[in-house]
Amino acid sequence: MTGSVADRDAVDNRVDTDLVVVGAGIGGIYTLIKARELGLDAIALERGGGVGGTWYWNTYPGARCDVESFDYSFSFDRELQQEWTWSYKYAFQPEILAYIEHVVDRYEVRGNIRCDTTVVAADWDEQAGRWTVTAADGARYRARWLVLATGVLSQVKEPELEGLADFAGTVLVPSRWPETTAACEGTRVAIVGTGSTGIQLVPELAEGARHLYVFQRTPSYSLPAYNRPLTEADQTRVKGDYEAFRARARRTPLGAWTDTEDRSALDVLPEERDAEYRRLYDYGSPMRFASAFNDLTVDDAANRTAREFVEARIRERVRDPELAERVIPRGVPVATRRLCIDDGYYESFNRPDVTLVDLTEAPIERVTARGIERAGEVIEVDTIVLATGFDAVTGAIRNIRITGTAPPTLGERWAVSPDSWLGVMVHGFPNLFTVTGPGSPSVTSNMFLAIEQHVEFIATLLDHCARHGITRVEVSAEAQREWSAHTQELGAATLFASTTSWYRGLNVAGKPDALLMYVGGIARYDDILRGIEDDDYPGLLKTAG
Ligand code: NA7
Repeated sequence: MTGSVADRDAVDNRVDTDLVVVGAGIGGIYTLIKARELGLDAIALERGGGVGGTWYWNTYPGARCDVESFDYSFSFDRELQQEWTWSYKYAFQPEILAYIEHVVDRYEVRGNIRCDTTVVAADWDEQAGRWTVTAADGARYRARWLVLATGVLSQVKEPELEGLADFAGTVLVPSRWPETTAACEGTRVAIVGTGSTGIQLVPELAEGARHLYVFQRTPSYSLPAYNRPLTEADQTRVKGDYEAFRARARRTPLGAWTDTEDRSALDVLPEERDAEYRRLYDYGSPMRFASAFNDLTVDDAANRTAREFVEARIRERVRDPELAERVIPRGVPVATRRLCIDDGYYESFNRPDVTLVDLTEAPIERVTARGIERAGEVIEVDTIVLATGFDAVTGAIRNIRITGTAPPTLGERWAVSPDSWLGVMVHGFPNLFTVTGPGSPSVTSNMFLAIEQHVEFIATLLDHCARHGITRVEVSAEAQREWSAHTQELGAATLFASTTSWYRGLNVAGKPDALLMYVGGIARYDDILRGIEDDDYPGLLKTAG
């Protein structure tokens, strides 16, 4: 890559380049690194004031990853993984952001990133065979290839709380957290939402708040993280043969290192099964626990054995038996919604200054100037924290007006059905790639590896195009139809399909009910990608220029 974005901008308000990538999170940064390897000139456009994506935005107290650090990191460079030292089993947000900054500097891609740039539109010009990408400031970027690395949990969901604008206190959103948390110290705080974010925040808020009210609509299952500093012995164990560690992770369904056997929960004696659950629970890892047996997300009877184990642990952690029953999910298989990990979440309810507000008894009616009203009564608070989630997977892309070979826009199509080929390409949108789009493993796996898989697949395809003089690639309608049908059929045979969750788009009003992930697992998905590459991309319509 030559010249910085600023150099090229000096000419006029239009930049011509080979590849534009939207987003400078993990996917955008890796795309820039791969583009350089391919000799492509590339620019990343980033809405945030800095790089890092999720880890730039989510600075709320206690924000950390629920995939272990040794897994949640780049695997493409042996030297990088040897030279970086993770300090915690589950890294906190500042350390992950520092790692991403390190990668940006190490591979010298900072000059190719334009921050504070919100992409609002992308239009395909069939004659020129190029995309025109328009930013909110009016700047335009023309490129043959367009990669959308916009993140799967980057579009904050509308909280859908009537009267929020009337609230006289402070409203905080975890992914837009202010630099200081002083706003919560010594005040009465309400947190709405008990997903992964709420579960991380509750113990942190409970420490500082005068009183904390936890508004729970749907409880989540959570395991203790047993987060701890990594020791010299941990470093040696993994780094001693990091390649084998990574290779093993790639052959698992979740894309993270596990040491479980490929067997059914129903094929072992109850004592043996419980001993296995105990071993994995005591280790502290949702991925390892969910991998205890191979049928936990496909067979309800198998799943019941796991959830009964977790429920017994929750009852041990919450002192008040009646309260314990309220924070235990009802009729929901474990691990088909996000299986969370926590650092003292359930124990927070043992504190006199923490109150659970069970919304299944009476929902929130409205927010008033003084607090939150439900059951005809206002719970007065000074701060409301909205841990109410995201418009996942398709939300950030639907926010950009993307026009391909013909209307409708990509957003309009996905408003009906989030169809895609492999989660990487969409029919009618030539030369456009999505990183961890709908129909790929994404959040049902180690996101870091899922991103690497996609960027590497896209880079290999771009290399194939360069070697064969191909200037235009588009997935056929048939290949896309087959993949979407396969993804939904696979999902329908699992417990994901019968669980109400954002995995199915059900947390956002009007979003179609469709499983947004390929749940066949990372290893199987990897085999599919390799097969497609080896067969020279059947399903793709290629045009030489
Ligand atoms: P989640 O997992 O979508 O959790 C959002 C929570 O907010 C969930 O408990 C929702 O209950 C609740 N919610 C949403 N809207 C409302 C309203 N209007 N009233 C009451 N409660 C509401 O988002 P997170 O940010 O916690 O986690 C997202 C992912 O980030 C996580 O899985 C990790 O991968 C990282 P509901 O379930 O809709 O009844």
